[in-house]
Parts: sequence; structure tokens; C-alpha cells
Amino acid sequence: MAKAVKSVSCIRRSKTLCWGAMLTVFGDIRSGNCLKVKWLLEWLGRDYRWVETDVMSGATRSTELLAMNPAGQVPAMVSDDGRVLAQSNAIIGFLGEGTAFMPADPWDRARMYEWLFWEQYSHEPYVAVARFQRAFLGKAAEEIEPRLMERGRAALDRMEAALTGADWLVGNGPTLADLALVAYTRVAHEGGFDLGGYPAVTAWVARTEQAFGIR
Ligand SMILES: N[C@@H](CCC(=O)N[C@@H](CS)C(=O)NCC(=O)O)C(=O)O
Repeated sequence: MAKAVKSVSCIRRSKTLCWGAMLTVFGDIRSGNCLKVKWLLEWLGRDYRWVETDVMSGATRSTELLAMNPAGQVPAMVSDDGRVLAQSNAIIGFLGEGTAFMPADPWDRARMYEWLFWEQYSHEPYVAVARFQRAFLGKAAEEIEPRLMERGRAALDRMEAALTGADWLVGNGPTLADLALVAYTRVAHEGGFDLGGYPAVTAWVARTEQAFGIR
């Protein structure tokens, strides 16, 4: 479970003083990429610290955070032994190792990765970015670049096709592919996407939230 938040500058000081030997995640609680990591840690019952890092205030570009993750982004995870891992899907891949969310079958595992890479290249850049611009930057619908909406709808269309007649994206149970893709799909309406026309996706969102204990 998440422990109390400390300031980012704390990372420069003694690790025993600030973090102990505890897994620590730097993340913005409003970010789907960060929430993927939090949800999995909670589901696994792992002891961890969450350091809230406000994307809007530029905290991801602080000297401390850039020293950890030169990409200047969250999530960034500091493991128990002090090593740092960035990229949400790499982090959930590490944490999900050995769980039922990581298919043992090599083909199914590769298909899970297929969805994870697709999420970052063909879904998140449209669905999450439209949401960011609408919900966080306060842009009106007509200010959103039409291409963002077209590509976002194309991503949702692809998911609808994949989930029509299937409960999960890969195999017969939830995997990290479902976890990664639910993060921004469940809040797609905040970006102006109407999930009303996506019944299979809507049912899958509810199923995936239940499977991972997402509230
Ligand atoms: N591909 C990265 C994307 C991370 C990302 O875009 N993080 C955003 C928050 S959702 C961020 O830190 N933005 C701040 C910035 O780029 O300055 C991942 O999956 O972790």
C-alpha cells in the first residue's frame, strides 16, 4: 500500500533517511500511464511509496527528476535496490513478471506485447492527448486537431473489433495488455470520445476494472 509522500528533492539525500529500501514510484495521480503502475502495485499488495509529481507544474523537468529519468516523464520507478525504470509498460512488465497477467505461452506473451506497443504508438498519443487537451488544458472540442479524434476513434474501433466475441485482448483471462489499455480507454469520454458506440469496449472496461480492482 502507498506510503506517505516525500518531496522529490529528498532523492538527493541519504536513501536510508528518505526512502529506506522501499520501491518508490514518481507519478501524477491523474495520469493513466502512472495509474497503470499504481493499480498493479495495489493489486499485488506491494509495499511502496508514491511521490506525487505534478506534470502541470513542470515537476517532471526538475533537476532531480531529470537525473532519474532523462526523458523528464513520469512514471519513474526506483526499485528496492535503487535502480530506476521508466516507461509505464516496461514498469508493469517488470512488476507483472511471474503473475497470471503475464502469459506463460510465448505466442500469447508476444501478443500481449503487440498490444502494449500498439497502446503507446496508436492509442495513447490520440486518446490520452485529446483528454489532456480537453480536461487539463481546458480546450474546447473545436480546438482539438481533427486528426487526434480520427486516430483516437480508429484505435477504439480496433479495440471494439478485437473485443467483439472476446472477453480479453489476449487469451482467456486478463493480462497486462488489458491493464495498459484500460488506463486511457476508461476516461476516453474526457477527451470527447463517446463510448456509447462501443458496446464491447464498454463491457470490457467494466470487466477489466473489476479484474484489477480499479475504482
Ligand atoms: N511512454 C511514456 C509516456 C510517459 C508520459 O508521457 N508521461 C507524461 C505524464 S502521462 C509526462 O510525464 N509528461 C511530462 C512531460 O513530458 O514533461 C510511458 O508510457 O511512461
